[in-house]
This record gives sequence, C-alpha cells and structure tokens, in this order.
Amino acid sequence: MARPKIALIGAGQIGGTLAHLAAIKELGDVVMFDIAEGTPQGKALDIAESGPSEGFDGVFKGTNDYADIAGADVCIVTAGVPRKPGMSRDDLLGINLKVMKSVGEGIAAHAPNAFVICITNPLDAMVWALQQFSGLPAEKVVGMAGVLDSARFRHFLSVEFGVSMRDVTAFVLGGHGDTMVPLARYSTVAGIPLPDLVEMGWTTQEKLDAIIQRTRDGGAEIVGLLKTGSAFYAPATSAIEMAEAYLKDQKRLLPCAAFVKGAFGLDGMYVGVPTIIGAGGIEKVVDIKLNKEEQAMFDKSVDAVKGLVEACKGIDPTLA
Ligand code: A3D
Repeated sequence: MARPKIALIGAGQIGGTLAHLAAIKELGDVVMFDIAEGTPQGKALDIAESGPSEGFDGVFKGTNDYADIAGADVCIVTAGVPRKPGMSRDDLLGINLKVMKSVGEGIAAHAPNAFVICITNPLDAMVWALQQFSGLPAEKVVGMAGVLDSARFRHFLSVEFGVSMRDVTAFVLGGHGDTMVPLARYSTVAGIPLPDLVEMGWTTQEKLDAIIQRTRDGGAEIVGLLKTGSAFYAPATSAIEMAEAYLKDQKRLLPCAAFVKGAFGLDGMYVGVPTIIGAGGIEKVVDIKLNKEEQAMFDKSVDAVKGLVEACKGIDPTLA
C-alpha cells in the first residue's frame, strides 16, 4: 500500500518538528508548505538527510505551491504568527484569520479529503474559521489544544507525585486560553482520581490548585522563557498523536477542539471536548457529566470562545 501523505501547512518551529516526528515514526511522506521561500525546502531536505542515520524511509518535499499538497491524507496547519512575551493568544486573531482564509482555500482546492488538524492560535476561533473557509466536513477539521494542555497537566502531576507520566491521565477541556478547564475529578494516577489522592495525603489541595493554574499558564511560561516564540516540541508531539490516531484508525479518546452540536448543551461551535479519533475523523464527542462548579468553568470558557468567533465575524463579514 502506498505511504500516506502528510501535508504540513506552515514550516516554522512547529512545522519543522512535526516533519521530523512524522519521519521518525514513519507515518508517511511529508510535504511542507510555507509562504517563506527556501524554508520548507531547506527543512525537508535536512530531515530527509537524517534518514540514513535514523533509518527511516519516505519522501520529504518543501514547497511554496499549494498544488504540491494534492491528495494529502492529513493536513496539519501551523501557518501564521506565534505570540511574543506580553501577548495573549487572542492578540493574534486579526493576522491569523487572514492566514486561515488562504490556507482553507488551498486545502479545499487540493486536499478536500484530508483530516485537518489546526494548531494556529487563537485555536478555537481559528479552527472554526478554517472549517468555514475550507468547507470541509466538520468531523474532518479539528483543533489541537486539549492533548497539549492535558500533557502539561500530566507532566506537572507526575513530578508532584513522583510517578511515571505514563500512569497519569488528565483531562483539560474548554477553550485553549486562560479559561481552559483542567478537570481534577476526571484526572487520575493509574485510575485513582486526584481528589482521592489529596485525601490520601499524596498532595494538598493548595498544591493541586497551583498545578492547575500552572497548566492554564503553561503556554505563557514557555513564551516567557523562550522570548522569541512559543512552545513547539510538545505542541508538535500532541498533533502527531492525533494524526496517528486518524491514520491508524486507533479510536483514541483525546480532548480536542471539535465541532460540538448537541453534546454539552451546545448548539454548534468549536471548543475543547473529549473526542474519539479514528478513520472517520472525529467519530464521537464524548458527553461527560460535569458538576456545578465544572459546568460554570466550562460555560465561562465557552463564552470566551464565542467572543472570539464574533470578533472574527466582525473582521471578515463572509464568516456569517
Ligand atoms: P512560526 O515558527 O512563526 O511558524 C509559522 C510559519 O507560518 C512561518 O514559517 C511562516 O512563514 C508561516 N506562514 C505565515 N503566513 C503563512 C501563510 N499565509 N501560509 C503559509 N504559511 C504561512 O510559529 P510556530 O510554528 O511556533 O507556531 C505556529 C502557530 O501555532 C502560532 O499561531 C502559535 O500561536 C500556534 N501555537 C498553538 C499551540 C496550541 O496549543 C494550539 C501551541 C503552540 C503554538
């Protein structure tokens, strides 16, 4: 069977890392598209040249022509600008919305059957706009945020408890911003929920609250350290996890920014929820029960996302 084709739209920090990971995991042939001339070509060639030592096969191509993404099975979108210290993700809205328009049109014209994973910020509004601009079915257009936010939560928890990251599961829902909702009740160490671990004396409520806040601020913490851009290793790994779930029909249950209609009482919007990803794309939105406090946090996050979507409509009237 022919290797799957993975198109990376944006060949910057995350795009380059995505290509390297896809190569090492032998997920398929990779086409890197960017408006910057030379960058995708140089990165693709550099990665191809790591093949003999690493021991992978595949075709790696850099391009400035959308025609080269033709027939892609997966498109991962990082095109746009990242934030700098002092900026919020929402400050990127105007500039990245224009980028989503050209990317959406490029994907619609050349790779209309792809599973599309958006990473560009502000995430929930950009994935919505990308779906609108591309016209692809909503179950084939999804945003990466929950996997990353949950991975950050899992990392901090594993350090706090001194246990393997593999044994820590965590759930972060809602919009990918300051209002995101890390759910302690649905996060566990090998099945033991976090509130039980507090009762067992493994940690204190205060420490847990501090970890939850650090998770919410996880992106800003890295931006503050790097000073010239935002996180790229963990975001790329998270998106590759989602791409692999689709390509291998793994039926993974992952928190993603998906189009939600009906579940969680929502009437049609993109926001972070638990989903099942398989060969059909987003095959299911898993409608979990939230208690009063969790629901209030989720509602606040939903309102923040709705505000960003309205701002997009204000900028581009074709997005009605
Ligand atoms: P960066 O290294 O600047 O790469 C972005 C690339 O996009 C550059 O190579 C640009 O040349 C290219 N580009 C700009 N405009 C276009 C266009 N119209 N068409 C094609 N390519 C274009 O940024 P990055 O890779 O660090 O981050 C990319 C995006 O991901 C930013 O918007 C970040 O804010 C976002 N991001 C999201 C998360 C989430 O968890 C959702 C995490 C980290 C970063």
